[in-house]
Amino acid sequence: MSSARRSVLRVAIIGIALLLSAAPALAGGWATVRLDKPHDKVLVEVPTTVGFTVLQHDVHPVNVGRATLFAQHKEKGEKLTADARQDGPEGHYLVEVTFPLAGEWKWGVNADLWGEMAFETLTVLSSADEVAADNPIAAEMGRMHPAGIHAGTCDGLNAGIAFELDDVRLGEPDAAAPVKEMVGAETAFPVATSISSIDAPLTEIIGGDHAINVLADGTAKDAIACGDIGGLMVGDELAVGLGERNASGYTGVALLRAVGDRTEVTIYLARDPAGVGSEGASASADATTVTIVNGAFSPARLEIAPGTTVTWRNEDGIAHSVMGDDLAFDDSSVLSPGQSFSQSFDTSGTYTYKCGPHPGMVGTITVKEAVGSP
Ligand SMILES: [Cu+2]
Repeated sequence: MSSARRSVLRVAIIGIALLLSAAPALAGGWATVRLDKPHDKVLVEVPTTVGFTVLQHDVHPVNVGRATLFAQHKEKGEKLTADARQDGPEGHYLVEVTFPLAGEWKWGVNADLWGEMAFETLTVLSSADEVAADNPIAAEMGRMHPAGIHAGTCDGLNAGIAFELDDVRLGEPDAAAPVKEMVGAETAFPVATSISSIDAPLTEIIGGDHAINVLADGTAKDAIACGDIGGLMVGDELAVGLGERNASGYTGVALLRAVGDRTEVTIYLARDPAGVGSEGASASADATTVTIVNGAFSPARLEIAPGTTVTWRNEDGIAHSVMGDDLAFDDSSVLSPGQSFSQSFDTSGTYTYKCGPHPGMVGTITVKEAVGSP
C-alpha cells in the first residue's frame, strides 16, 4: 500500500471516528440538563457547589465527554466558565463556582456534543442581609407594627385611636416562652401576633362603628391591614378578618373575646411575601403566548409592543427550553410538557432564541418602537 493511500485511509478512519463521536447530535439525539435543586440564595464571591444531571431525551442519565458550566452577567457582560466533574451516578456532575458580581446572570451547561442548555436566569445576592431578606420569616424579624381600634370603618377611619392595642410582632406576645426557633419550611409565611386587654366591654366596641387598623411601623404610618369590626358572634368570641391595605402583602385575623367588663384582642397578622405589591402589578400590561408544539415554537416570529409579557407554554409531548441569544433575554430551565415560562420585553429590538435541547428549534421576538418615539 502506498503511503498516499494509507494517509487517505487514515483520514477516512478519523472521519468515521468523528462521525461516531458526534453521533448524539447527528442522530437526532437530544438531552436536557437539570439542576439538583434551585439556586436562589447564591451570594457574591462565595463559592457555590452546583449539581446537575445530563439526561438523554430528558429521561436517561448520560455521561458526556466534558461538561462545562458557563455564565454571563446580564448587565456587565462579564463571563465565567468552570469545568464540572462527574460525581456519583451516571450523568451526574458537580462544579464549584464563584460569582464575582452581584446581579442577574444567564447561565447553563455546555454538555459537549449534546450542546448548550440554559438554566433559569440566576440572581446573585450582594450580601448576607439580602439572603436573610429572601427568607420571609427572617425578613419579618424585629418588625413592630402599631395597631389600634379606631372609630369609623376602614374606608373612613377616624384618625384618633379609640383603644390602643399592643404592637403586632413576630415571636411575641409570649415573651416568657424560653425557646424560639425556626422550624419546618423556610418558605413558611411569617405570622406576627399581639394580645391586648382593653378596658371596655365587647358590646361597647361592637355597638358603634369600629375598625382594627395595623400600621407598617412606628415611622411609616401607612396602614398594612385593616378590618371593620363585625361578623358572626360565636359564644363570647368574634373573629374579624383583616384585609390587605396599600399592597402590603399582609392579611390577618383578630379575635375579640369578652372577658367580664374587658375585651381581649388577639391579632394574627400573616404576610405572603409573593403577594407584596401584587395589586395592579402588570395587570394592565399586554400578554401573549408562544405555544411549543410538534417540536416548534408557534408562532416562530412574533411582533409585540414594548412592555408585553410573552409566555411560552410547552404543549408538546417532550421537554424543551427557551434560550435567548441576547443578554437582555432571560432563559428558561427545561420545560416539561405542560410547563410554561414568562418574561416581559421593554426595549425595542429583535431577539432571537432557540431551544437548548433542540438548537434547530428557533424563534424571534420583535419588540416594536414605543408609540410616540421617532
Ligand atoms: Cu426543543
